Amino acid sequence: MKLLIGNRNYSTWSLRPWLVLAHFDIAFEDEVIQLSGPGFRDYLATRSPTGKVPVLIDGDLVVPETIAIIEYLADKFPDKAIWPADIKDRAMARAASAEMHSSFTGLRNHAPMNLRASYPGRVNLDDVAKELHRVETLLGGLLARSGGPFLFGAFTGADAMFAPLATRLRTYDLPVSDVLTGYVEAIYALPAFQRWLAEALKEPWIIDDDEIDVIQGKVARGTLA
Ligand SMILES: N[C@@H](CCC(=O)N[C@@H](CS)C(=O)NCC(=O)O)C(=O)O
Repeated sequence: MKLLIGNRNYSTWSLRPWLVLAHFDIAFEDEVIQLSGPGFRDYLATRSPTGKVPVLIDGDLVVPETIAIIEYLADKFPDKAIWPADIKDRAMARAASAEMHSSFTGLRNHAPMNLRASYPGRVNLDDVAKELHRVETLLGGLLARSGGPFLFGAFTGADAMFAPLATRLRTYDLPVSDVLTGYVEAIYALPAFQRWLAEALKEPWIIDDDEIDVIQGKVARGTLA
């Protein structure tokens, strides 16, 4: 199996299924497709039916869309506990994952994943306060219910879905409860996440659209080095 991914420093959607594959010790290779530079979208369109990453390739099967990839892996490897064993937990894990997939656009736009960076205090909290409150309620509720360290006790696909959000909380030092701070630490302590992070920190590429200085108009496009 092969997973096509974007830049590790910035590509939130790529991180999610990669974490599932790596954490659950599923044999796979990955290939980074740089999400910047002249003509990158044309090239991406030749490799991905949606023109986006991630894409899982398993023989003649090509699966785009993060949620579909995670569901396929859960189907293909039923012994791996990618979703929680209990049917109610599974429903809640899928609901949280679907919410992550469809929501939190404020956090996405105003606090983009940027693993190499540290920008405490740079996000205008008015832009993200409502979503942070929802994150607190959703994740805090699941962690209280499970006892942690992950949303359903052990790491599942739901944690993979929220891992990029955990990095945003850290990168921008967003104000959250101790419970959520502990959750961020649990994500960072995960060996699979550490592997991704180590590779991300080696990447030289910059994507202006994901840099807060560019987003906030403090630096002109194309001038970051
Ligand atoms: N709905 C897709 C979203 C995938 C997505 O937006 N991927 C970004 C990278 S994180 C991408 O490929 N962007 C390409 C572009 O900007 O043209 C999924 O769940 O996988």
